[in-house]
Amino acid sequence: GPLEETAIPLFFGWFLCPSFQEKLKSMAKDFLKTLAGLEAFKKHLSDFTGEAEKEVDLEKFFQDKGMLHCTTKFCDYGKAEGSKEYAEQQSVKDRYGNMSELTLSTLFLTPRTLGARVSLSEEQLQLWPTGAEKEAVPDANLPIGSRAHVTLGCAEGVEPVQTGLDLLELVQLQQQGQEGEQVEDLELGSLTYYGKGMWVLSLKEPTVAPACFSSYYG
Ligand code: 2AM
Repeated sequence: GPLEETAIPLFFGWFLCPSFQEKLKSMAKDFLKTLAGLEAFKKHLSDFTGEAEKEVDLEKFFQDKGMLHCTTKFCDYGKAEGSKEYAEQQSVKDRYGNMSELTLSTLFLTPRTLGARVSLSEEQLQLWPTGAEKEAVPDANLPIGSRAHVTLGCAEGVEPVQTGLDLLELVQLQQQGQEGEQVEDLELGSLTYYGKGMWVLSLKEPTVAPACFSSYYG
């Protein structure tokens, strides 16, 4: 009967510790504040507003999407392809509830999303679902785990799934050898503009985020 079946969650992922969530949120806030004050950013403001002279409050532009986490497998309660297999995978069962340290390497934003890129360790990659990158960008050969991120905010009407897609667009540009326009060295790291409102801050010192591997039912 249904009660003997394992319930498959909305998604699996690493959930950042509450105290670290606050730290990362304030780091992102500081970054947006700095960015908004830069002439280089103001020059490209129309990427965000659609109009040249309009002002934008970046902190309001990106809406909070709740508990900060790095999704591994989006299961949609079992409706997503491969979710049952993932939930039953030995590594998933073994590591469920375990703490892990996520390495955040960059902060990025586009006119749709604000996120932090996560560089997964070999061990963490064992929990990364096969095909996560191929599913998003079928024609490219993107490194396994390159979609890993924490969504920090989305523009109005944008779903968080977009953050990983925006990240993969950036990864593709970098893979194609596009270096972007090195804009400025900030206290947190170096800032690069990739066009079309895509900004990347490479953190001088990668930030280590304590997180728990678990799942969300909603
Ligand atoms: P996110 O990982 O970029 O934040 C619930 O919607 C969570 O699952 C969100 O964290 C969301 O995006 C992620 N998500 C939603 N749809 C997804 C999909 N099709 N593929 C991967 N992740 C998805």
